[in-house]
Amino acid sequence: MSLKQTVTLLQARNGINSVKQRASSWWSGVQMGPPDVILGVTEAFKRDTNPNKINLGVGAYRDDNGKPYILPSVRKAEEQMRAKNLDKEYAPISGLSDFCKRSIELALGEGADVVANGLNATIQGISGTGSLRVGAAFLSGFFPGNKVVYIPSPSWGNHTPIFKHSGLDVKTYKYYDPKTCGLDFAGAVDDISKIPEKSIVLFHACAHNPTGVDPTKEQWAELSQLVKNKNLFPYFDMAYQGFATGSIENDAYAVRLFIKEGHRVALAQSYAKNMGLYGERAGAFSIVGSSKDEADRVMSQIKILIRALYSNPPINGARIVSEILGDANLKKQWLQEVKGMADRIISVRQNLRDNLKKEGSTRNWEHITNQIGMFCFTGLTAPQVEKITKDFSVYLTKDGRISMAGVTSKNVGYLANAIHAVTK
Ligand code: PGU
Repeated sequence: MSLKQTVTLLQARNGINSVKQRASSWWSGVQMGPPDVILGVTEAFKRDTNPNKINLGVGAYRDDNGKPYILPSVRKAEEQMRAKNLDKEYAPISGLSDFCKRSIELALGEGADVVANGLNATIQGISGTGSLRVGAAFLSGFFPGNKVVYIPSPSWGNHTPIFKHSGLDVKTYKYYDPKTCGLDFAGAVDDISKIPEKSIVLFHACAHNPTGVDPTKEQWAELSQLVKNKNLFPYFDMAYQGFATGSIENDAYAVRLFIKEGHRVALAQSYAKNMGLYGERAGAFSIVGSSKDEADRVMSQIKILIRALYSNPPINGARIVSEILGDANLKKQWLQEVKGMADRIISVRQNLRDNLKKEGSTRNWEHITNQIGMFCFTGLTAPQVEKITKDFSVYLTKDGRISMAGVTSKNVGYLANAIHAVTK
């Protein structure tokens, strides 16, 4: 008897020949889920064989050759880390403490009172998503008011699932006006004024995703007052600090203003975009409390949640961040590189507008340059998105959002031609 026959015989005797049948009986009730609205676009892009294809789906920075960009400051930090021959021990449950301190200081400014007085409970999270999720878990368990998060409409596609998955209810407030492709500030104020007291309200700290539309400084001041009057709890998602204007300070304006005005906030940070550490999953979550004692108690509960979720975070990305932020020269270099990325996006916006004009488009494309950050909310309708993908292999999310980072001086002409073709 051959080996194969023997194995088959033994399997049959032990009833293992019906593996397929049995497995299917466990999961036969599982329905096929839809592809992810953002990451699914990349999957479709990869399957396309058109050499002119463009991926404007995911918000990941590309250089002007359309290639992923590893920041030279990150490379340098990695070299410095190699020379230190670091171990691979577990991080503490709350992550690397130096990383946490530098992260909250990056957000609030060096020497911020909150940090000096120990009012912040800051943990290292798994990039922006994981940080938001830990924050949501904490709010779900301990928020003393309505366990409802009000998010802008529209918002990043993962906000609703993140909060719902944590057991919080999700509702929306008006944010975007399709008629102007700009902020519906009156609508936002109106809706936020109607939110029941002691609810949670989520703000994008800068470079709102997907619209690229941010409140002005005056509007932030009004929102801060409104949130205070209504006794709402502000949760900031800051995934693009530095990416909107090229300045870390400018982009943290809203968060710092709220803190200055006495708000006790929650804050999620990500280094995916501003350090290009996408796959390293480096981020942070903070609660700013009223006293050090309160912050310590909050921290103890967040640690208990993390322990059950993933025990402790990955070390490599956080070490890179610490290395950069802890080295004055490297930090200076990094700040220039962030600005370089922001500037390229700003210039490519103008370039796209110019090219649309050159194509003969008579539509008003002002919003392309008015909007800010990684994305442009083009105003393309769902059928237009479908057509541009089918006819031109230009990939974007169904809501008409394009990642400006995927536009280069080489593909901008092709893109303008395609956009004009589906919108004329
Ligand atoms: N918050 C906002 C507003 C975001 O846009 C993103 C990323 C995150 C949080 C989370 O980023 P992390 O990578 O977990 O740090 N949004 C991008 C990236 C793709 C995605 O959806 O995760 C996007 O294209 O919208």
